[in-house]
Amino acid sequence: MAGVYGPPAGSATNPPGRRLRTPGVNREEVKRLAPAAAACGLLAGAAALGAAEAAASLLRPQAGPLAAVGAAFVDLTPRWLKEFAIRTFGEADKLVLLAGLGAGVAAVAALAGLLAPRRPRTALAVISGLGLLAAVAALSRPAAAPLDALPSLVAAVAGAVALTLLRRTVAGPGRPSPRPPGAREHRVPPAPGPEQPSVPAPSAAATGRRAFLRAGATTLAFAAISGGAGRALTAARDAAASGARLVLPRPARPAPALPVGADLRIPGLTPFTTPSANFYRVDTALVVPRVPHADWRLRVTGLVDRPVELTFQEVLARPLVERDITLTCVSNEVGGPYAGNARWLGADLAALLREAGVQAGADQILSRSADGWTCGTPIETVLDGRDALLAVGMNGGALPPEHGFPARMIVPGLYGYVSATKWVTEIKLTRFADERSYWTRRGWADHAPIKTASRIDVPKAFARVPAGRTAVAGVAWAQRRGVAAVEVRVDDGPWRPARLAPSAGPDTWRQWRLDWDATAGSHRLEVRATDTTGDTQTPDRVPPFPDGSTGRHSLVVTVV
Ligand SMILES: Nc1nc2c(c(=O)[nH]1)N[C@H]1C(S)=C(S)[C@@H](COP(=O)(O)O)O[C@H]1N2
Ligand SMILES: [Mo]
Repeated sequence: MAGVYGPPAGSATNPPGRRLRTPGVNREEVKRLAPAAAACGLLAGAAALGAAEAAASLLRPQAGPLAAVGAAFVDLTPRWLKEFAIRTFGEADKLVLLAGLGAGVAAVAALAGLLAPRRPRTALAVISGLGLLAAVAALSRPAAAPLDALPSLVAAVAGAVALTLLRRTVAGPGRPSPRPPGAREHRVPPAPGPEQPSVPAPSAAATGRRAFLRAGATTLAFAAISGGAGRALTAARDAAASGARLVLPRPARPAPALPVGADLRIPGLTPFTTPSANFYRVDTALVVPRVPHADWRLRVTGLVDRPVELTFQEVLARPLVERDITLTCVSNEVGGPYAGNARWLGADLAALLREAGVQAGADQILSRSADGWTCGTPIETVLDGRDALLAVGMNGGALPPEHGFPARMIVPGLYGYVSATKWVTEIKLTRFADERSYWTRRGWADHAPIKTASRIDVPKAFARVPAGRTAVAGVAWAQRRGVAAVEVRVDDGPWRPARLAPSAGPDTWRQWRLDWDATAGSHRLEVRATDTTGDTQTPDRVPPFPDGSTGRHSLVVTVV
């Protein structure tokens, strides 16, 4: 039978009668068929991913092969590469990783396609091997269930089946028996036999091409429909599981009213309260964990007198506390964007721990998320009277899925990786000496109070500023201690005090402003903050690892 580009022709490299690994396919032909063969591989890969997407949508989206391999990759990534990714791609790092994985799968699938004409078994092993690898990755996730292997196994089978069917339309099912010698030398169809219709038969080349196109289109449609249906189902489930329509109880202890002028409302200046949609997001989750609040449970375990298990309703039934708290990521570079201030609503975490009965010797709260991430928080930071929360609300609504719905921890004064577990499902009292957490296992500090920082938001770096009086403005934070002063200097001149917006408490950032008489030319602006203990930010630049960056933010502008 014919291949996509016509019937195979005999050649000097493959004289009739000489056996190749797969009879009926020779080298030159393999070369000629390469584009079609690679396309078969790509289509088979698409079919595999589509089928897997559908299967994962019925189980858990995190169990999909790309998500599982990506998540395993994130956990295995060495620190330098992770830091490079965050520096280079910022919050797009997850997208970049998924795109890279997709490209990798496409390359391997194309390779399988290319192998298929001559080494069909190897080709099948390659394409289903990808699926098996993903199944292992899915099973190795910290929160894995045995069924999580299923989407990847479905992918392996779908990929193999699709490749087998497609391959036949390219190389022709001329196996297992070789054609009679000479048969493939026919460049024109053989004369119609008695059983052939009397109308002129289409050329074998055209028939083959049509068979290939039909099989290709069918595979593509299968991939698109299964993938699309999977996506749609996942989206529908996500919407149903989100708290978008939840109405939370009013706080028993509302946040104090914001002082008038806490927000200086200068164009370009970060607003005092960061809208949830603009709040920075940092986590290891490639696929946002979706935890329906009706199914959610929080267990308080470990070194406690009375283990506790709470439902979402039981959390809502507790007296809720509302507080404005600025959250900061340890990975934030000097002048960086990973800080945000929100109005959080939640249960008093210290009261919850006291109810469970903290046993002597416990010094760490090891919290765990639905996706198996862990976080170690010093117990004394939660029990010392600060507003540590088991938060269920953010800025007047339920937590957005990206920020930890249905519940997360918020502990003022500590970087997020040691305090702010999203999608939290377990709080275990333990000892730092006995158990480590996700990031401390990777060398980051056990104890990580937030360092004093300040940032210039206005003007932007390299901006062209009109000469004359202009506002220099930004934010500064020193959670727990509070910001006492911010100073700015121009071109290493004298430090000049900025005007601070009124304080909303020690746990929130403060906006500041300085009016500057800008003169033509290039100028460097530099900022430093002093906390209420009298400590001023050091000029010594250190990178985020292992317990947060230091140094002063500065930028250059051109005054025209
Ligand atoms: N489950 C889970 N919670 C997590 C993380 C994570 O990777 N997984 N990252 C932490 C880090 S490093 C920070 S800075 C904060 C960020 O919270 P946000 O994304 O709501 O801003 O979440 C913390 N909570
Ligand atoms: Mo972080």
